[in-house]
Amino acid sequence: MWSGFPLFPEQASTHAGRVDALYFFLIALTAFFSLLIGFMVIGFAIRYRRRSPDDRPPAIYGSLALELTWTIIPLGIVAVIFFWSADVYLSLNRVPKDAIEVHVVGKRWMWKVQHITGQREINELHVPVGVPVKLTLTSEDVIHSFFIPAFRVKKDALPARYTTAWFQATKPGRYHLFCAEYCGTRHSNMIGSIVVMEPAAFQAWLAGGGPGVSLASAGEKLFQDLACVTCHKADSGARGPALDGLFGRPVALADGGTVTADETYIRESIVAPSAKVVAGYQPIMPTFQGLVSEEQLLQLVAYVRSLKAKAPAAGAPPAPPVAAAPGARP
Ligand code: HEC
Ligand SMILES: [Cu+2]
Repeated sequence: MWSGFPLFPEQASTHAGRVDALYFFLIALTAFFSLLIGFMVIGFAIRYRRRSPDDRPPAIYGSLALELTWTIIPLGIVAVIFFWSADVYLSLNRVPKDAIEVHVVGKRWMWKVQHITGQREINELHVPVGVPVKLTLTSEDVIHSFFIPAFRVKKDALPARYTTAWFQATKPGRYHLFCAEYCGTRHSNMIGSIVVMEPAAFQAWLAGGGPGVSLASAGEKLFQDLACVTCHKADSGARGPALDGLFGRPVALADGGTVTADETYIRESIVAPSAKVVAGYQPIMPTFQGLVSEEQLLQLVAYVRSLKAKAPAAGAPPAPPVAAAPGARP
């Protein structure tokens, strides 16, 4: 209904309609009560004005009916706002399982994008229409924010941490991309575009970049080049834990705690290995802070994610790390 109205960006994702409906509801509610209160202030001021100096109103000793009304009606209204916005919030944050993955690194003052298949772009992101796309965001320096108004998607990109967002574009076209977190002198130039293509055109675009090296194979090469492999070979003599099947499983730590091996944990294990030391191992892993860029870290993380468990009994509970070595049979 508002699509032609220049104040509102185009609706081009599955989120857009839901976010807007909530937004318009809040605007309408606020306008209704502002007008109601405004007219009552004026109306009562006129109706109950003092007409003579000895005009005294009768004393009031409270009204249960009135108090119940002004408690129950607002409670109902805020409950509607709460459940409605919680529902929208969850749908914005629950990434569908079949989403294709895109990795984004913010850097003063540009957006660097890597597709899982290895294609890279700067200040542009090509995606297919009608397919959920998951973004994994991080920053090489300060806080940035990845904002696509037409999709109603905005997510901060934080240094040393991964955040995620997702969207499903509904129409082909080119849409604005902004940085929505003031990040320095050229913040306002930190702009780009999202190019939404028909799936076939998107496949052609992907292929057009030549036979790209996938993110995970780029990570595998780094794993060799940086000599990670010398400590992380999956045999009993290895000085570091085998990384097969690590992603997504709980890891017992030397300090007695447990952590789930997600992207952030794997990244931290590489740049700050002593922050969380795996139980049963010495903290001998050197830090790779400063030796690998955020993009390379994403490649290493993608590689570690791609290492599936080799253990014979799939789904078996994680064995204690020291005893895990016999699992390395071919
Ligand atoms: C000098 C040997 C050594 C090198 C080189 C090394 N690591 Fe490690 N790594 C270890 C040890 C020992 C641990 C376990 C103790 C700890 O958590 O610090 C470990 C832990 C890890 C973990 C956490 C494993 C788990 O089970 O939770 C990851 C991920 C990891 N290393 C990745 C890498 C990557 C990627 C590289 C190369 C960039 C690398 N390592 C290079 C020795 C090494
Ligand atoms: Cu920025």
